[in-house]
Amino acid sequence: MKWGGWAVLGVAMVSGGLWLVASAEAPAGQAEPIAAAPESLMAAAEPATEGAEAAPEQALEPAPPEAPLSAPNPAAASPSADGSCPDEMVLVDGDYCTDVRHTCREWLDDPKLPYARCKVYEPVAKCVGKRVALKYCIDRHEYTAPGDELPLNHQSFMSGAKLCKAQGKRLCSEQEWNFACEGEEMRPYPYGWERKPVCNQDQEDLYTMVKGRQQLKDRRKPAGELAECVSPFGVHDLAGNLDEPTLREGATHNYPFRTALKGGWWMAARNRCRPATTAHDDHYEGIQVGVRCCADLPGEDQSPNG
Ligand SMILES: [Ca+2]
Repeated sequence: MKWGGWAVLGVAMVSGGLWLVASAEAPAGQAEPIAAAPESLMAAAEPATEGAEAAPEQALEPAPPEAPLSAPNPAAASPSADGSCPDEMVLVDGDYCTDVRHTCREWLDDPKLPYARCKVYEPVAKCVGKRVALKYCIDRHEYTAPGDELPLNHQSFMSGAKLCKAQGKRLCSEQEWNFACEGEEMRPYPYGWERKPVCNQDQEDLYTMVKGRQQLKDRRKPAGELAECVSPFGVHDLAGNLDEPTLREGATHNYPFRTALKGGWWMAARNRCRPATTAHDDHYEGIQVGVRCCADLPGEDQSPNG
């Protein structure tokens, strides 16, 4: 079944809600093919949207209650008047490429699968889009509430935006998240060109049975525990650990939803900088969804989300 360039790959039940999993057909020249995946993984995995558009149709889930805020201090978190980022954030400054092509040299999985993992990429990325100057602050780590050991989960685009705003920040745009992950050299993985077990990813013991129903185990790791899971800009855990809601800008095809979940989580998925999950609505929350915020520098207002 197809809508335009879309092929529907499956239907899954997630958190009691029905949603369609769709995947774009790989455009000509795209290095990474996509196809069907086991439904047990598709229920929680990343619908393949790399270099493509969002799901054209999806069923809505009821909006869950938003997570409580944890005594934020906007004055302490906002970028300084002198143009520097707060201590818990890093500065990202450079030229971002809007569209990138990578070539996989060696696959870990059957490359026909939609979430096939590439072991080794050719160490050269091709910018086939435009270069755009970006300068902003981004949280060094996924958000951890004061006093907690593990980063906050069960978040959504809506609750994440509220949490960031209460800190004087905002959700990152998708392109800001991409750039913080890949750097100007456009790495496929934040840590380089070869997939390595340096991030909280590729875990196989995913489920437990609760009252006869299969539920995801909580496999989060504390912020900073995996010191090598770091991007060229010094941002940690962009790949894996928790999926992170961002704003997909200019995406009329995604109307009325704006969310793009980035980086994947502890499950074996692509866990790279460019792929995004766009099949959920803005209220979707899950055990695997966390929050990371961005902030403008004075005079550098680049993102329309608030
Ligand atoms: Ca993450």
